[in-house]
Amino acid sequence: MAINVLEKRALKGAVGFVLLSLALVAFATWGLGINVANCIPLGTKPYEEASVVKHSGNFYEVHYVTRMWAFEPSVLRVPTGSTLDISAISKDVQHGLEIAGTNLNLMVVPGAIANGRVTFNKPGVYSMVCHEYCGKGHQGMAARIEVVDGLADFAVEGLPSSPGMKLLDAKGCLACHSTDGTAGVGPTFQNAWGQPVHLTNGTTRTLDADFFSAKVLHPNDTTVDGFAPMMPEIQVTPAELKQMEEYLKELKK
Ligand code: HEC
Ligand SMILES: [Cu+2]
Repeated sequence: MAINVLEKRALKGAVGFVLLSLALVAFATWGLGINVANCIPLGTKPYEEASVVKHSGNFYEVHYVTRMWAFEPSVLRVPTGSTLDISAISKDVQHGLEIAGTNLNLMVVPGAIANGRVTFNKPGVYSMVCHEYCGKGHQGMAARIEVVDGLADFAVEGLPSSPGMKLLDAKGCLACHSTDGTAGVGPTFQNAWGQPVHLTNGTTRTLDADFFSAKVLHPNDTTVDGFAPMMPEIQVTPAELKQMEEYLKELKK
């Protein structure tokens, strides 16, 4: 029995439609480069701090922390061809994490880990922006990923600070002492370690472990020339002093 011309047409149309749908799915999967990272097993403890871990080849695991109004890390530099498995958590409210020029667009909800994967095949500067209104500093909430040809190793800026820096912050030292060279109530800590310190009594000391602990434990015994004697006595343990020292040494450039 011959198939009616109209039936033939309908069949062709149906088959064509199915093929078109399959092609679209294939295009969405490979063509657009949408790549869904693996799920995080239930019970995984969310991380507390941002970090970047390099796995084999050009594969990186990047843990972003979002908070009002910053991304940590703020700058990540990787070689061209790198694949980044990106996770993000929020320390406060809901944020967004979008990397311009890629398909990565995450909603970062407090208490959960958002995930995505991107491969950067073209060198350039990719800006990361928050696309969820998150308060008055929202406009300025941005970071970037720099993809560079022939880069030997990755580099990162704006990661959470060392234990020493946290201590200086927690003890209030950074209210009077800067770490970037800017003038404050007290001398800056940048490039200070190992340098001579001129005192008002006419003597000169070197900022070493001895003078550091003496100054912190008995701030009023000596006064740095050119500054007001207004450093308060702050309780710190010998172990804490040691951690602070380690950090001050890092600030030497
Ligand atoms: C209220 C402000 C204030 C705070 C808080 C403060 N300092 Fe100071 N600090 C000063 C001032 C002012 C001087 C310089 C005058 C002097 O010697 O007293 C100074 C001097 C110093 C020096 C002398 C050497 C130098 O050139 O850097 C050290 C070391 C120091 N502070 C470490 C600390 C540490 C560590 C803390 C936290 C535990 C701290 N300060 C907290 C104000 C402060
Ligand atoms: Cu935000």
